[in-house]
Amino acid sequence: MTDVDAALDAAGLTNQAVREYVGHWAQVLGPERIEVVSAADDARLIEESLAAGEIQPAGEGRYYSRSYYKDTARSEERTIVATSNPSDAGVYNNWRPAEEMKPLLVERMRGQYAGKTMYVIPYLMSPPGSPLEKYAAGVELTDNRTVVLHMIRMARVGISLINDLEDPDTFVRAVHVTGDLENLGQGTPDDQRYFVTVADERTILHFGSSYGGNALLGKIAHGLRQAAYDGWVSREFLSEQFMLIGITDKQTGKTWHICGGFPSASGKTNLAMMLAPDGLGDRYHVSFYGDDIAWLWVDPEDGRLYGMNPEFGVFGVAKDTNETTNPTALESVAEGTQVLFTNVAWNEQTYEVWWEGKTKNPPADLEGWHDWKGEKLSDRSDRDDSPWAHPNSRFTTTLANVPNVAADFEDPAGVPIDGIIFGGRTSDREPLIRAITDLAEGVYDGLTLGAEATFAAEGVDGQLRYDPMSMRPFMSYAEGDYAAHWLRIVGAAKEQPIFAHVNWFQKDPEDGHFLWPGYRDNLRPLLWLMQLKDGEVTGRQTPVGILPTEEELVLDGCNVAADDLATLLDIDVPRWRDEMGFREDHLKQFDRLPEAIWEAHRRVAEALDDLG
Ligand code: GTP
Ligand code: SPV
Ligand code: MN
Repeated sequence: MTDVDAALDAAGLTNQAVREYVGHWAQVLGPERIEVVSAADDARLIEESLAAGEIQPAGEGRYYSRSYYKDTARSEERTIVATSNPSDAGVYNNWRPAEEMKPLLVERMRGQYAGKTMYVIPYLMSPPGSPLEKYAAGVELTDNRTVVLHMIRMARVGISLINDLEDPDTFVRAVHVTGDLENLGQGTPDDQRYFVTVADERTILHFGSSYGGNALLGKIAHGLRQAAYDGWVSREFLSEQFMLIGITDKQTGKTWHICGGFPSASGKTNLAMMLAPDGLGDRYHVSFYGDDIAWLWVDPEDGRLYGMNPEFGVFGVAKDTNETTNPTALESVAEGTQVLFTNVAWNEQTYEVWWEGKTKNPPADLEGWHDWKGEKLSDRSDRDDSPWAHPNSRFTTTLANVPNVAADFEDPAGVPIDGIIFGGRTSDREPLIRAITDLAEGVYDGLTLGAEATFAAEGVDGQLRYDPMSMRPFMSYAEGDYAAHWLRIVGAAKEQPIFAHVNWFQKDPEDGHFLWPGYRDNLRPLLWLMQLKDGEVTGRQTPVGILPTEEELVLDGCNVAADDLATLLDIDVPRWRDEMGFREDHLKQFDRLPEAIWEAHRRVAEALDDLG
């Protein structure tokens, strides 16, 4: 066992509460060494990881890693929220009593750092100086150097952030243990993994993975689950799986800010990095604030709703990222960006990377290429047409590398919110956009978001399910209370944001093509939404919201067939009537659902019935 005090003294870590926490867990985990890291250590850690073969070079200032082949996505089944209060149990948060889970995790973790380094990562999930800074500090302990490299990109990491806390004891205790990945029974009845947030103790205990949200604890576990719980208990803020963008009209100088949630791997990063489509680029500019998490609160001074991205980087889906769909993403992972790729295909001779959809066809010359499992492509049998890159393969790069990042992206004041959108992968029923001006109807719409699940979680790809506000896997307290908290926070804003439901994924039932071109063209319905909010267009009222007319939608240079457009801008009333019954069953599951949400449901249902 190492001398904890000596290691912390040498690093200059003076926060006494943090020292006690590290000391306590050093006893449990039994590391051989302790190293406290800051972002300034990145270059050295990269060199060490390269030397150890944990990462590989992928061109100048670019790196590549592979995770264990059974450890490539979040596990929803093994993710648990534990507290001491049974009424925190919701339908989706896999609630368990804290007194049951904590000892279980401690036993599982005991001695697991033997022979290893314990990395101590002090981090902040907000720009310094944010009004929510007291909810943002954390210290992750990990035995995995690649996790450290990811955390340095995804969060602000440094010893001074934790030494200088206003309240030295207010930080999230986040313990990560990789575990013996080859013997954890992933996905079997004997699964050993546990990803637990003890929300009322602000403690995160994750055992059995080195991938993404399972292991980078600042991001999903703290930034979403813990923060959502903190925001509710304090009555101060919301934390949502939301992207956050600015749209500037260069002619008038006006900027709108829109945030919104789509389930995992359903287009948040792509929307946030969007360039205006060719026909509109002279007039409009989209700026990037965040692509995965937003914290929302009302400023007591001006009474407006504000939004802020607590993260420092992007953990983006690689699949289908190319010059047409997302040139901005490619620029953000260019040479010199210090990007880390995970589970894409990699060439050991040229150091190139490739994923499905990067180019139309994979590289023709197989020389040097390995798939995401590390197998040589030249050794593959002709019958094997499995993807070269894992569908949930990702790139990790800092916000500052994103070419359209907003000039004020680090402003701790956040930005005022004009619109809140919900969406997801829905092959039918959901039109391109429907705007909602009433708060309760907007919250109701979020709660009834139905979409196809994606490969970002193990074993649920393609399953149609309700995903309230796209928070289903990240929900930390009961859904009825969550709805009430939404009504409370947004309801307190003097100027109400406009809500909308969007869908870029409607398909032709015959040949399966996407009716809407998507990507850059998604700016068009959002512009319409802002014009609607400003009273410049009126749209067409339907029972499920206001839809744009064809004339109102700016479509110059947009490649969409006339009959597809007609489908995109209409609602299928019988389908919607069926949907209302499913929604009723869905909402009935939630205890303490506010009456305002039921009223909104009944209003929509009656309006559909009234159509005759
Ligand atoms: P998480 O990081 O998992 O939360 O995902 P995300 O919501 O940020 O999703 P992302 O933007 O990375 O997109 C996921 C996948 O959807 C990628 O393969 C994209 O290419 C694809 N996609 C994104 N936007 C569109 C769109 O407008 N149309 C179509 N057809 N596909 C899209
Ligand atoms: C998601 O799955 O929604 C992500 C990636 O953003 S992860 O960090 O793995 O949760
Ligand atoms: Mn996400």
